[in-house]
Amino acid sequence: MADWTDCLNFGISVAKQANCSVSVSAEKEVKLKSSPADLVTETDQRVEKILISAIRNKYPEHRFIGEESVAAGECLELTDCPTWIIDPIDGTVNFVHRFPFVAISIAFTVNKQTEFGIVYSCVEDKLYHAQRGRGAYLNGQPLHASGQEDVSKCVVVTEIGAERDDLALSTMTSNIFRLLKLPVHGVRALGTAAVDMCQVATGGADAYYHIGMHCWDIAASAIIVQEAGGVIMDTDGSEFDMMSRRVIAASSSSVALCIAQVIQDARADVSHSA
Ligand code: LIP
Repeated sequence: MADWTDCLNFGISVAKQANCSVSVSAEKEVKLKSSPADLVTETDQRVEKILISAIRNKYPEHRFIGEESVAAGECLELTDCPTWIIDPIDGTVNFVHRFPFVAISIAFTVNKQTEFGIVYSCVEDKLYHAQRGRGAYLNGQPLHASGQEDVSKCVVVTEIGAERDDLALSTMTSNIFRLLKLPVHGVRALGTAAVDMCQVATGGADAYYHIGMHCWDIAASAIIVQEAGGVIMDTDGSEFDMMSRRVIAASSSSVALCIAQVIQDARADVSHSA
């Protein structure tokens, strides 16, 4: 079995170097992407270029999926080749507003399987990482999900998302409504999928779900949750597919399945009935 530890260590070093370019307090020029709440700054684009050029220099045969490269027109395709999946700033709205949760997220896949994930929560200076079969760590200390099996005792993290059309908003709010009615202990949103999911890996939250994010938001944190003993699945209860734009991360299968039963993906309902 190939050992990708050298790539992991290189990924950690470039994430730390790129972190120096993420100045939350600096003035930013903000542009809109797919919606009035889907933002990009010059820093997102610059950090992605720094990361990709450093990694490509060392591993010229590897492929890349980067949020800003895809936004600029590159193909979004996960192949069997060694591939780095990069979100240069997860939590761009937070970054723009100086809300202190922004992360560099880097995952590495081979044969479409994630070998490692790195999430650097820049303002908090917290570096999460996990390698397949070798555990999950926060600043070098092992991470363990809570193991909670009773959904009514859970803190659940989710996101509002960037979509603002009526169907997306009513689906998102009714999913939160149904969860609160279960009841759960609380629902939280930090504004970055990567850091949200890492809370499940730390045991600080018991579950996370989201519909509509992309592979670069969650690929790294998904393996961090799994290696911390948590569970990852699709929001319909099926096997997780990082390209499906749906995810549940949870402390246990029972909590994940319970959330899968409660939440709805109205877009899937529309497309199934069409
Ligand atoms: C954002 C996420 C956020 C999610 C948005 C978006 P970006 O990523 O992490 O939590 O709700 O849909 O994907 O655009 O800041 O990298």
